[in-house]
Order: sequence, then C-alpha cells, then structure tokens
Amino acid sequence: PDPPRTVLQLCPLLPSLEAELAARHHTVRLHEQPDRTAFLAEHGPAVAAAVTSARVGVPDDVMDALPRLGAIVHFGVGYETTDVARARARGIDVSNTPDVLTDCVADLAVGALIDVMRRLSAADRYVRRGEWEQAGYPLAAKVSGKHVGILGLGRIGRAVATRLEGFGVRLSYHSRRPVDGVPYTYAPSAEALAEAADVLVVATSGGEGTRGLVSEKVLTALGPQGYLVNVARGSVVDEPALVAALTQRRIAGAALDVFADEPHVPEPLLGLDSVVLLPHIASATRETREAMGELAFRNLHAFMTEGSLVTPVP
Ligand code: 8YV
Repeated sequence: PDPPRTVLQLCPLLPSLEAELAARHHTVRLHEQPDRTAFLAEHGPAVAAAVTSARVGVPDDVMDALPRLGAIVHFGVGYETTDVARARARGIDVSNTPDVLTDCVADLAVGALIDVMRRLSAADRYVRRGEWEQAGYPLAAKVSGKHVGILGLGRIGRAVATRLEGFGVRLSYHSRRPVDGVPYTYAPSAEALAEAADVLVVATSGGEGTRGLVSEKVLTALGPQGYLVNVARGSVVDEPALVAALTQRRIAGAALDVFADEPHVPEPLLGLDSVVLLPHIASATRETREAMGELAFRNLHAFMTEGSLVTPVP
C-alpha cells in the first residue's frame, strides 16, 4: 500500500498554522466532522501524523483509530493530554514546542505575582467603581525582598527565578531532584518550600506525576501571609482546598492562569479581590504564538519529509 500522507488536525489551531498545514500537506480536520467515528474509519488508515494542542492532545480512542500514525505534534509545551507511553509502545514519536514560550510564561508569572501582591487588578476595579473619591485603598504586600519558592525548576521555573533576581528576593525551589549549578536553596518537599516562602510559584509540568502536589497541607504551610501563583496546570493544585483556603483567608491571595476544568472558574473566587483570575494566557502574545506555530509546523514538516521530529519530547 501507499505510505500514509494525511495529516489529522484535532482542534482549532493558530490561523497561520492552520493555513500552512492546509497549503503544504493534505490536512483533514477531525473537530469539524459531525460523525467522528465514521470519519476516522474512512480516513484513519491514511493518517501519518496528528497535530493537536496541549489542551486536547490525542485521546486514546483517536490514537487507536490511526493504525499507521507515526507522529503526534503538539502546539504547546505541555502534552499531558496525550498518553505518551501508549504512543511510544506503538513507535509513534511525540513533539511539543519548548523554549519559544518560556519568556512569555515567565513574564506573565512575574506580572501576576506583582498584580496579586500589590492588588493591581483590584485597585483598577476600585478606581473604575469611583471609590477613590470616598475611601482609602487597603494597603498591599511588598514584593521586593520577599522569599519566593519556585515549584518545578525547569525552563520556565528558572526563567521566573532569573527575572525575580532583579527584585532582590530570596529564592528557593523544589523539584524531583536538586538541580546542579543553580544558586537557589533546594527544599526537600513542596510543603517545606511553602513553609519557608512568602510566595509559591507553580511552574511544574502537569499530568499524573504532579496531580494535587499543592495540597491542603502545602496551602496551610504557605500560611495567612502567603501567596500562590500558578502558571502550570490547574491539576497541580487541589482546587477545592485552594478555594476553601482563599475564602477562609487561610492564605493571603492567589494569581491563577490555569484551572482544573477550564474554562470553568470556581464561582466562589469571582467575588474575591485577593485573587487574580486569568484565562490561560501565559503564552498568548502575538510573537510567542507565532513562534509556537512555526515550531509546530517545522516538527510536522520534518516528520512528513524526513521522518523525524525537530523537538521530540524527552
Ligand atoms: C497552550 C500551554 O498550549 O504550552 C502549553 O502547555 O498551556 C499553552 O501554551 C496554548 O493555550 C495552546 O494550546
């Protein structure tokens, strides 16, 4: 039989990436099919590569319907939505888009940290409500000189730390193992890190390995003067425990770019000025999304033309 030539797109992607895929490869769009099962039965055997987002991944039933699939290309650095072990067992290669989004995610983490501690978004709402004319605004927490704990010292965690060095903060981190050659203090557990730090910045990967890592215990260790910043995945935090800690003021505040069940945001958080709520936008700049789209396309194209990926996952 002819080698498979079809590219399967699983979800809407950046328009420029979609255009490039459509122009240069025979691309079919699964998310636009009214009957996915029938569509996969007909086109599945011709699919050589799948292109998807970090959010959608390639579900098991789709992977199983693609007998000659050779590569899964993710738009995004996270890929926990795809069962990589299952793919590997079949000899399917997997790529993501590391590095190109590190700056923007780290920039946003620092911005969100300053926002929640200095109450910027809440102050903006206060001005817009016309309250400046009447009452004083509550005092905020100082950022410079604080102790920041980074949970997960990978590419993004390190970029957050580097930026925060400019604020004269003390920096500690926790990750599975100590990282060689960094000047920051290693904490042996997430709880020990939260205990020591004024602010906990979550920058781990998602998936089963980190599920619920920021537990009730960790939030208690962070304490009533402590802040949480999450630019990783909602799954890393025990969200009901976080909502309880925030509503009962057992932690001082949180800046959240990610949630357990996006785009659902827990209702009790909507009325809290101690929380900054963001719609998963850490990588969402024109420059970074274009770079992610280009890297995703380079992976796809290299696989289709040379049989290998540019940035395979570790
Ligand atoms: C999303 C992200 O990928 O890269 C990641 O892992 O979470 C984001 O950059 C983006 O929303 C596209 O799915």
